[in-house]
Amino acid sequence: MSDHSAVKAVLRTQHIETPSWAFGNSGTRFKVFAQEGIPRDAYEKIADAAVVHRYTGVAPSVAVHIPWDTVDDYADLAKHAENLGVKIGAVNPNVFQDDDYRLGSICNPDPAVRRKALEHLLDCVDIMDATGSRDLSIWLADGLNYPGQDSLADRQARLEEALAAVYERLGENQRMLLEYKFFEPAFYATDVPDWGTSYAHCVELGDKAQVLVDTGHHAPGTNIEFIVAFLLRKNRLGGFHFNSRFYADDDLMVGAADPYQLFRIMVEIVLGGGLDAASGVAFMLDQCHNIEPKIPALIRSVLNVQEATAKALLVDSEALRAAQRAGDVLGANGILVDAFSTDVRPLLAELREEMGLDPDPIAAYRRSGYAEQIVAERVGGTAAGWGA
Ligand code: RM4
Ligand code: MN
Ligand code: MN
Repeated sequence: MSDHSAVKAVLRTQHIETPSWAFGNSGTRFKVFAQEGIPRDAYEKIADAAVVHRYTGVAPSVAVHIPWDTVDDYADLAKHAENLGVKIGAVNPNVFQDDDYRLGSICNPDPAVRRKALEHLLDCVDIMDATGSRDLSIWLADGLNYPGQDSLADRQARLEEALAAVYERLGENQRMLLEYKFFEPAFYATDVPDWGTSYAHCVELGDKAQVLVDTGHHAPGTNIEFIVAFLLRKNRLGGFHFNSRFYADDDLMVGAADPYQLFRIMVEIVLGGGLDAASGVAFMLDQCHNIEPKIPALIRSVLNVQEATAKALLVDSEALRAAQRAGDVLGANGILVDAFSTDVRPLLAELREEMGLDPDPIAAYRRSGYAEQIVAERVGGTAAGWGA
């Protein structure tokens, strides 16, 4: 696409969802460094998410994680979000932080634990009903640390059974996104370790089951854009959890480690029609800002996704296809590299001005005084976080 106004028109429609948990304190298993001004509850996390949207204009929803974001009245939480100009996005069940889940959740050898985990997944669908959320984002920590610890095959059967029960419970416009991760916390075998396993379960379940690609959940060197192209072609790409990794599931800011990889992913999205509303691809962030201030880090992350998308939209797809057909290896590659090398910052600044936003969202946030305001206001109570 070489017409800049067409590129800008598409960029206006791309929505990037922030994760509520990224606004809370987080860390590694070694240390959680507490920050000041951290939200104490889901209401305050949503207020921070609304600020990210206010300055970027393209982050109008926030995912919740249950029980981290438990409230008495979910319809009220949804109303609070709406009053601030955002919506509640995906609901993420948490079936990994209870003592009962030592040997897994819905794959656990104990039927009582499996039932408890399933109940939680079903409760999360109730929350979706109350908040109007479309997506149930399932990530399971289930797996084994030692060979022989449990039957790999039986665990697949248990997984299948529980997922089918959740699928049954979904409303007409609700979806289940099944996330995979190759290791951690389990070190020997994970029950949903890769996109193929997720894909096979989704195909068996039905159209409302879709694969969720968390960019940090792959072995080094994995060609993620291939996975994206494959799933998109099969209408099974439910969405992304964007973040960056250098080594394992680092949860760093998307685009920080390898902007060229992010661009290549977005190229497949653009070429495969993944930006069309009908494709249903959800662009979500799943990050932890352990040492940097959270709100500007999330603004930066949203901008990084937007920048990669803008570059992908600039790929001259007609010339690319012609070069591919002609077997012009260097020509085809040059078209991608040209688009990646384009400085899209002026175009994005222009877009923001057209949207009534400050062309420099991070500077505008800094000037706003919000960071100082929350430090002054959020005194007392318990800061949100997983307190490892
Ligand atoms: C997992 C996975 C999930 C996220 C948790 C906190 O590694 O990425 O999506 O909910 O972390
Ligand atoms: Mn994730
Ligand atoms: Mn992760």
